[in-house]
Amino acid sequence: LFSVSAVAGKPNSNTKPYPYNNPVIQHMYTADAAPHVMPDGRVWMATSVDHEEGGNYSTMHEYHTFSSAELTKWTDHGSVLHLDDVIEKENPKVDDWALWAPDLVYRDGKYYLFYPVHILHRQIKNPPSGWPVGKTTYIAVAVADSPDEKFTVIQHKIPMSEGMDPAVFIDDDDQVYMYWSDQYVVDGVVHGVLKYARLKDNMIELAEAPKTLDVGADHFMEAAWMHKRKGRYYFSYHTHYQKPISPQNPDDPERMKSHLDYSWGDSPTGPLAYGGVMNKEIGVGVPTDTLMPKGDVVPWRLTQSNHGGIVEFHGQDYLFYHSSALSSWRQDEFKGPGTWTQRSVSIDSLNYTDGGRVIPVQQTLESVSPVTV
Ligand code: FUB
Repeated sequence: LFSVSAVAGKPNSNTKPYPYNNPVIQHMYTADAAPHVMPDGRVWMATSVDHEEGGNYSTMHEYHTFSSAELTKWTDHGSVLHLDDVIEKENPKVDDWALWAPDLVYRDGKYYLFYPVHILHRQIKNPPSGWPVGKTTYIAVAVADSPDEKFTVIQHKIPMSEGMDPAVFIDDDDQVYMYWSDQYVVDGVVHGVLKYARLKDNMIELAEAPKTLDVGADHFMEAAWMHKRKGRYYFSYHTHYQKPISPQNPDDPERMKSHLDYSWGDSPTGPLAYGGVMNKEIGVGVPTDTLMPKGDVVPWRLTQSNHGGIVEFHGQDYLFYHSSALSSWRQDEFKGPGTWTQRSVSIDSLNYTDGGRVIPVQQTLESVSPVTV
């Protein structure tokens, strides 16, 4: 995530009922969905929570879980972890603490919530080159017997887990991997590095020193997610292209662009080859991608940062992502982009070519058909 300013929530002035099925959660703002089929046969997702009014990325303070038997009707199981449950606030007056994109996995009778703790160091005014964006992020773990209960922190910081957006992938051989993003800034440009490590059976420690994984392209940013289909490993992520600001052209629309991409390979530890775009319709408010021709801007599809999660449910893959559709509707009925920190989780089907390539997902307002079994 490349900016924590310029994101304050706009008031929601339109009180008309939202008339569509996507986003799937409409009574609150949600982001960063991590969907999994759990032992009860339902799809469960943990999400970050965005603010109803005001607030920004550095004041995201809790997670909710939701579940569904058929993907269109979702039950909100409430707040399962709050910042107050999480940290020893060492210096609350000068630092902003936030909870960013989580993952929720089931293992041996327990549910593990992996979450990144983000600390924005307000006292660092001009971070030196190489400093991690004036912030500290690391990954922690909370546990519960059921995904609708309050989680209890069992690991305040996984040693060697500097970074954010943990994605925990359990392979068919039962090996557990965690992927995450480590970020640093050079000359005002944020870079993401994909890290991964095997987890120990206790689920709260790395079993090895973190390694770097190359996605075969130079624009990995965050939002790690691994899924497997027909023996192939698909690693998806939020991309980010950013050039330093040019004094001659400070508003260069090509300066920043971003979307969800994927890379793929035959092993969860790589090598990975760049696969292509998974969901193209995000950006920083400008139509910069050749896949999204100029003029073809659909404001409600834009967010500052997308974040995907993929689940197979009864033989079909689904992409969970977030957009600003709900906040765009509530502000001005889709006439402009919604608020970057009032995001909402949507779901669309994820399909493949005969050769196994991902067909880029078009965001819709209609959601998917209910899954009937
Ligand atoms: O929601 C906070 C941050 O924004 C997440 O950690 C990133 O993936 C982006 O979605």
